[in-house]
Amino acid sequence: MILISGSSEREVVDLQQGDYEEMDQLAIARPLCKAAFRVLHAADIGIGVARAIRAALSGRPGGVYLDLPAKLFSQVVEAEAGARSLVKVIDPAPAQLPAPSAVKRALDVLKSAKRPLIILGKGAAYAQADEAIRALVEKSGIPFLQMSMAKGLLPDTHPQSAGAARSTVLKDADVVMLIGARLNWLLSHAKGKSWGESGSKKFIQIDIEPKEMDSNVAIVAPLVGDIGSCVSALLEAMGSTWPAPPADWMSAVNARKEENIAKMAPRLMKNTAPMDFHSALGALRTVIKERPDAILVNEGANTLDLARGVIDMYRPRKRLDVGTWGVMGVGMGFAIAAAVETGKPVLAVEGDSAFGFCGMEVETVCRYNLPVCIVVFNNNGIYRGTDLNPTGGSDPATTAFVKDARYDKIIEAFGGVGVHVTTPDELSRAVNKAMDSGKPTLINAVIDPAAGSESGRIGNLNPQSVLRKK
Ligand SMILES: Cc1ncc(C[n+]2csc(CCOP(=O)(O)OP(=O)(O)O)c2C)c(N)n1
Ligand SMILES: [Mg+2]
Repeated sequence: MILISGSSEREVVDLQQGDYEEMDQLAIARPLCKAAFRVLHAADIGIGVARAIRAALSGRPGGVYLDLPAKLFSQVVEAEAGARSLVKVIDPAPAQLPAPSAVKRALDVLKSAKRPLIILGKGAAYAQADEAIRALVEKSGIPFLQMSMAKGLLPDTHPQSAGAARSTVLKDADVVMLIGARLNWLLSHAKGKSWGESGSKKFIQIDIEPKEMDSNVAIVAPLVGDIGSCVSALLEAMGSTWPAPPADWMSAVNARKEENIAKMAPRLMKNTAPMDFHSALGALRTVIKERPDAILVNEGANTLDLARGVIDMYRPRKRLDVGTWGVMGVGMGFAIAAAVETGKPVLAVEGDSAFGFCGMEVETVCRYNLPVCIVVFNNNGIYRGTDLNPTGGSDPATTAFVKDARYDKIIEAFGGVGVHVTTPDELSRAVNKAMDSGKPTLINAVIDPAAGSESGRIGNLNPQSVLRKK
């Protein structure tokens, strides 16, 4: 993404003389973006834009800020000179081929594995090398996990998908090949109980950013290059006789998968009021199964973590969520952008707190008549709606919201369709109707306020009292 912004006059800002909206925007943007540039002369606009495009797209993609001070807008250049100053950016995201020795090293490690695992990250989805990635995964026969925004790169229902046996494969694998996935907090930094015994794994990592290697644990086989080139090189070097993973590993993974899927099934099918997260998500999972081209936007805590596990994705780059930053408030912006960019229907599954960070954008959704269906998982609060003020004072708990709020009324103020539902059947009917009609819709889905847990599924990151631990 390139953010282009006007800014106050340099002279006034730099002397801090108090301009209208005075702010040193370039300085603020610089530590937060991949690159930040300022254009002072009209003749440099072409170069400035070219630099922004290259910075945003080449290597690991990232956000770029382009600062245009007010004075620039009044400058003039001869039309012909202006046209000549523009730059056609040739090959902004050039292929970066991996070294053949690195390819061989990675395959040697992979071949030695008794319990191999592949983890696909959103870098793999961004790379748009879908066919090559699928071919690599299938040729290897190795079970795979897809990180949240990689979901759908291969269908979550693929026979090699180990999504339903996530804890088992993370704990028991001996060789893990990361494709465009980082070993950051989303993967517990490859440390701790969820990764089994310390030192029990070897990592192969494919990434376009050389500095990513060894970021958290040692990488025995780094493979640096763009994902498409790396995956193609691996495929070619694997030849036509790549051995299948050991049968005992595959049957252990499949057994755990089947067990977990069977355990989960009745929870997803319960059709009672009040809904809990699972029964409501069970309904939405069917909606996406029947509409695999729809875009799914997702934010919240329980609403996010549980939807990630329950709602299968079937196509690449159809799931947009809070990602690595875990920041609430991205939902409506994502939904609007996705609807405008793709013209496809969007289903935005929002925790009630998450929705509060960006909810006013329903006005934009209605103004542009966008095919966005927002489902607010209304559990009366952040994580749960049943918390009490721990001080015993008369104020409500900081995590509890107004009880039984009617979010559906908000969209009605702007001419959209509001629906209030209390059962999975009602939810499913309302979503299908919204997706068929393409009308801006907000569904207030009543969720049992006691159903969620604190911080959703990342309660392990909450600070623990040293006293309580004892
Ligand atoms: C900008 C921002 N502020 C605060 C947080 C902390 N936070 C994480 S999840 C969450 C909201 C969770 O509540 P809700 O969306 O209602 O989800 P629920 O668990 O109730 O389904 C908050 C405030 C954040 N991630 N980002
Ligand atoms: Mg909530």
